[in-house]
This record gives sequence, structure tokens and C-alpha cells, in this order.
Amino acid sequence: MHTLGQTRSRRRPDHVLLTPDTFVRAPLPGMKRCTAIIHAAPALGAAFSEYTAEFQGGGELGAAHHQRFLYVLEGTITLEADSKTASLGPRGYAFLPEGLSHRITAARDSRAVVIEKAYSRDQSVGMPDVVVSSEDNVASRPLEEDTDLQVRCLLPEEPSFDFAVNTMIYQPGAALGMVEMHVMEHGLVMLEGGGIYRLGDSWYGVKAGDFIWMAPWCPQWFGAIGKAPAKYLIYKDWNRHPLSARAQ
Ligand code: UGY
Ligand code: MN
Repeated sequence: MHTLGQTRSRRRPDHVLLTPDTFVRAPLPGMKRCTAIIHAAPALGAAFSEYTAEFQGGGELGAAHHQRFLYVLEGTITLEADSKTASLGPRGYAFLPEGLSHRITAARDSRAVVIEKAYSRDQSVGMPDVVVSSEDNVASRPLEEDTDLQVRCLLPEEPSFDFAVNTMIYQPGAALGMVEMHVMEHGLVMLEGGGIYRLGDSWYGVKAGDFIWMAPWCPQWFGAIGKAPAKYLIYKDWNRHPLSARAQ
């Protein structure tokens, strides 16, 4: 069905909102029975890439040239690394450090968010370790003492990690307590519910399935609207001095 050229998707210099009606699928090198919807990449000004990988049964992701983070949305993903095998269901996730050879496959139709970033090495800290877990095993904590806004940090909060991936759950009516403006950029996948996102000088209605990229210092604020909680998965670069190389 065409929409007479209408969409909620927007591209602005400091942010992008992508809604599912504008998603375009294409394979990446090495993928088998799998396609990617690329949401953010250096072509946009981002220092990382983020895509949704859609696997058919027997599907496989290609090799990674950078660190890779994977969060399962639907189905079951099998990860083979370090001569171990793990099966990840919805909310399962993995972090694979740069250089770790691994295989990511799906025996049946599955979807996962994949974030890749060149590692920003800091001589004062060691390399990050592999992480395989589920969001269900991570304790949440309130943001700024607001118990209606719960954050789960999926990666260890250690300086060896140069990015963070968190989930944030807002009870209906909960909102960020401030308009944030910060050096870190964000890639955000709306997982559940919806609300109003302020990005730059625009306010957008957003809902599950949407993707948002926020450039460094993009003014940002969110308030949850509806009768069910709103939840998103959010990436940010992290733990590095602002003068360290911004690898692309
Ligand atoms: O971690 C963050 O910067 C987060 N509070 N930002 C956001 O939700 N837009
Ligand atoms: Mn932020």
C-alpha cells in the first residue's frame, strides 16, 4: 500500500528517525539467507554501524571486522566462539571483542540488532572480554532516583569497553528529567510502547519498531505515552577521552 509520499521518517543533520515503512533490506558481505536493514553508519556521520539482521532458517551473519554486539529480538540465534556454543533467545545478547573469530547462525526465522564499532584502544586499560548473557539476568536501577524509569546496563561498566548498550523502561507518563546534550552519540531501537521524542528542535511521536540516531550534542528528551510501558535499546560511545581518535 502506498502512502502518497507520507512518512514519519526524518533525516536532519543531528538526528535521524527511521520508521519501518521506509526500511530497505540488502545483504552484507558474508551473509547467507540473511539480510540487513542498515539504520546507522559512517555514511550518516555515525562512528558505528547498527542494523537489524533478518535471518531465515539456516541463515548466517558474515565475519566481523570490528567489535560486534548482538541483541536478539525474535527467534533463536546460535553463537559459536572460543570453542563454545550458546543459544540466545529474545533479550539474549552477546559482545564479541575485535579480532575474536565467531559464527552467528539461526536455525529458524529470527531477528537481531547488530552494532559494530572499531575499537578505540586506550593504552591504560586491557582489552574487553567476550560477554554472553540475557537481559533477564541484569538487574535494573532507577535513573536519577525515578523508579518509573529503569535502566539495565548490558555491558560491564569497565574502562576496557568503549561503548555501552542499555535498555530503558519508562512507565506510562515517565520522562527523562532533563533535556540531555552530550558528546556521546546514540543509536536507539524502540522495542515496546511509545511516546514523544524531542530531537534537536523537533518533537516526534515514536513507537515500537522505530530507529533513532542522535549525533553528539543532539538535544534529546523522551516522555512515555500510552497505557503500557515504553522500552528502548540504546547505544552510546563511552569511556574515552574526547581527544582520542573517533574511529570510523
Ligand atoms: O544514557 C543516555 O544518555 C540516555 N539517558 N539518553 C537517552 O535516553 N536519550
Ligand atoms: Mn543520552
